[in-house]
Amino acid sequence: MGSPSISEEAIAELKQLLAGPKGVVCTTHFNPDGDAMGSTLGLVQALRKLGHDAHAVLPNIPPGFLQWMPGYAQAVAADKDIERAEELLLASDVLFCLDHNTPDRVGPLQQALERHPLKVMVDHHQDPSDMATIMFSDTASGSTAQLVFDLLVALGAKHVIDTEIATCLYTGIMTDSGSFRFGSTTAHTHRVAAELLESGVRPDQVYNAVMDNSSEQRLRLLGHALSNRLDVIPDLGVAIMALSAQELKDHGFKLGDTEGFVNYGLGIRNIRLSALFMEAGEIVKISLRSIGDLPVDLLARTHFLGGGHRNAAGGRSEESLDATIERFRSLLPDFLNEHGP
Ligand SMILES: [Mn+2]
Repeated sequence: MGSPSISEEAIAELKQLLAGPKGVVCTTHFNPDGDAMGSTLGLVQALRKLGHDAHAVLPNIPPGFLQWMPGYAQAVAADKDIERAEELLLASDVLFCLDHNTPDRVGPLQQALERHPLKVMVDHHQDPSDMATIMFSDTASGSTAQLVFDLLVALGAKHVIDTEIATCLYTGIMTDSGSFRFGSTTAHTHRVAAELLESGVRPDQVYNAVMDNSSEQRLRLLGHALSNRLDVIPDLGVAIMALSAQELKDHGFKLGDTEGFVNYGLGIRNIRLSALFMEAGEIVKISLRSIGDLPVDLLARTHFLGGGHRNAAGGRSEESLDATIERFRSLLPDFLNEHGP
């Protein structure tokens, strides 16, 4: 059960590269999500079982709802220990770049990553840069964790997938597929998930650990956002949610607390585009979700210094919260005319 997207040539190169024991670092994008963590921790543990000296180096500490993941305790986070993170990264023979495809996604690790001579990209985002020597880039794959599974199969290393590795990969697949409901979910996704269950994954425990892990304050922040800060534009089929720095502070905001908020807008009948704007330091962070063919990645890339996938993208703005939302609203009619049904 391979993936059609994995090139024979790249696999042959990787096989040769990993033929003897290597020092390996796996890294991922800033503010790692479930897929970033799952693909990174899963691959590190698999490479260790294959005899390599593998380490996970994260740009920063993930939100609390991902810290239970197998292998996280051994990961090094650059925001906590930049020297150790850079040292590990630069001392490695091979650097795997997971769930990102440009060097500017790794925050404080960017310089070290750019200096590393031998990078392997494993990713599913649009428009990969040429930063890596060996590329596994598949925009059709619902998650990087699913690609890591395919990669292990292609390497003839499926047998190393134990319960811990399977749990990491399953977490990535589950989170990036919105619990197996996004359009990127395929028969192959379910086949991979089935294999991971056979390796001992407990889906109830993973779901519970990731999804039912809100603080009381997070749930109240969601309540506030839905009651007071959700603007629905029925004529356009758009829902806009906005949160100021003060509102976040008032609700004891912690990193990751607004994860998933943007999806609620799509829960309203006939809404096909949902946006979340939130103040974060000097910038406004923007999350976009859509249904069907509406390419929110294009909107993010063209107007908000971002990118992502067709139905899930993000960006940022250096204007004020209100000015950003105003500009977003002014773009909507043309965007929806051009791309909407
Ligand atoms: Mn991903």
